[in-house]
Amino acid sequence: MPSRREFLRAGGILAAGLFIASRAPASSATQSGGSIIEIHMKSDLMGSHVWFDPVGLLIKPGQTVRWVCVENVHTVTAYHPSNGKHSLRIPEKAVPWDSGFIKPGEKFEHTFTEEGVYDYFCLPHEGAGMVGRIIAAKPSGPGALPFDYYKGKPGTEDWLPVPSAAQETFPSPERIMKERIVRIDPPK
Ligand SMILES: [Cu+2]
Repeated sequence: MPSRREFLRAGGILAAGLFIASRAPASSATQSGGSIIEIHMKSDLMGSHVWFDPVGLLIKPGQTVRWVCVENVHTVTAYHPSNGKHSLRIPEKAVPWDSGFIKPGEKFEHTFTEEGVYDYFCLPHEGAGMVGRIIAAKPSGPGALPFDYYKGKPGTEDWLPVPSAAQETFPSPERIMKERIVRIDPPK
């Protein structure tokens, strides 16, 4: 196993959690252009608590985020009507993504090119509140609007509402802009 330092040098990988652990300014995780930031997909043994770690992240346009499945089976799926009629909560010009199922040890990457808020969910665990929010540079776009912003607009009648547990999980755009990395406390 290479040391973490060698790993960083080789791949330019930033593990967001380590920046929190070391209490280094979170901005250092967002100031390195093309580097990859990791989000871990976690679960307790029973699968009753499931979450993205970190749940909120501020990045720069052009950055790539890598999700790594640690426990349980998850997806990383953008809030977009093309993903099972979920409501649009990524920038209008952004390309929606859906990772499909990711097992422990597997990874998925996505590069964020447009500025704005990107909300995403885990398909099997959305109702349990397993969602995450990434902001590329600015807290703009549909993801910055209230969860029911589209109500009454033609063509959105069949969009699925964001479940209440998911709504409660999203850190506010203001908090992500301020803290840059937002984490959920693991279950006690
Ligand atoms: Cu999940």
